[in-house]
Amino acid sequence: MRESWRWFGPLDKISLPEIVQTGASGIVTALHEIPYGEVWPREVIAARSAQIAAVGGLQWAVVESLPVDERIKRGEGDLSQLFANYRQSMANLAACGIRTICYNFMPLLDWTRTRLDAPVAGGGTALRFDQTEMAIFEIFMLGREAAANTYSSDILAAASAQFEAMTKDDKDTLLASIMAGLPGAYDRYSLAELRRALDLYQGMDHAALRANHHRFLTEIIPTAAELGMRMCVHPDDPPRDILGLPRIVSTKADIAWLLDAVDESANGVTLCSGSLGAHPDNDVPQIARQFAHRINFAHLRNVSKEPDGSFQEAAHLAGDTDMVALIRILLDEEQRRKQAGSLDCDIVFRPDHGHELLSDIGRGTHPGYPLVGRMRGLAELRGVIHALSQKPLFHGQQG
Ligand code: DNO
Repeated sequence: MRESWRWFGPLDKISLPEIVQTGASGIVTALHEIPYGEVWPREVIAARSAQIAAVGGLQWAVVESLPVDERIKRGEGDLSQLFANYRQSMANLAACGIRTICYNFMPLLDWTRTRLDAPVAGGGTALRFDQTEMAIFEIFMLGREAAANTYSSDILAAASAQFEAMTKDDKDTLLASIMAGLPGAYDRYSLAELRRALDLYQGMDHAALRANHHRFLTEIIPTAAELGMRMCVHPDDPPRDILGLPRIVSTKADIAWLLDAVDESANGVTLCSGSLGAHPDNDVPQIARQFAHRINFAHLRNVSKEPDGSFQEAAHLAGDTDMVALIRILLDEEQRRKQAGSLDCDIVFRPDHGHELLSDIGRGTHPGYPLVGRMRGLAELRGVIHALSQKPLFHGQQG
């Protein structure tokens, strides 16, 4: 498996020379400065790629994300120019030797948490999604009345009591935490702007969003196949509808639908163990086994789920997903590809998120993307990969 590291570009507080010291060699990044829907020019891609390659043998391995414009997700109006732009960006990336693209089809919001600094036993902080805080946000702050039907009476009672005790600062922090997941884009919504943005999705249900995703695949995958590129959809995070917006990449059945919709190897998936792992019905190693041949990229992290639907990001080898079992499946898939004669059988992965630990605290890195916490995660994952990749010492003599 190939170790990679997410870097948010020149504005990232973590520098490329620091990344070299983590031991990762692949860089996962995007041209975050280019507005959604516009073409990524070849010269700009080439310049960023050269900037990366100039440091300690790093290489731009994966694009995360080539964002899908909201108008495509909403299926709004004449989309031909947007699809053409997307394909042009793909061609420009391929011309620079970058062939793996991670994207998502989550309406409006990307990953969503209610708290960015939940304390971790022993010190440090983690990202957390708390059902009560989410209820406070959507019912009492955003004023989405229909949301009340989606929570238990216990959560509603706790939310109402907690909301009464919140100061203005507490409310601002909750809004900022929920907005923090908008990927790489530096604009954030106020409550009023969020209400307006949600209005644009009025009436959109799962079937309509699926139809729009299908159309996107039909427009994009043939180009990907021609260019020898791999598209990898990122699962929903959290894997459930949010703020009344439908989500369609949350479960095993969703992934099966998506991969069958355009049954080409270029139409693949990002196996994000943390996103999928937050759904109580998802058995992540089992999902990985079922779709192994279409996993083009992996995000490895873990979550601990709670009975009320809340969850908190755990250390990479702790939490609810059996990371060793999952890595074994990915290693087996690499072997299968090798035996099938593939020249490019490494699965690129990155340690996804990490706790803020030690000197991470106060450094102001992207939420979920600190240096020490992710480096700890990477080191733990590397240890598992290394151990599982060894030939058994006493082969055939066990038992
Ligand atoms: C969160 C990330 C996501 C991911 C996008 C891919 O930390 O995994 O923001 O980059 O959903 O499009």
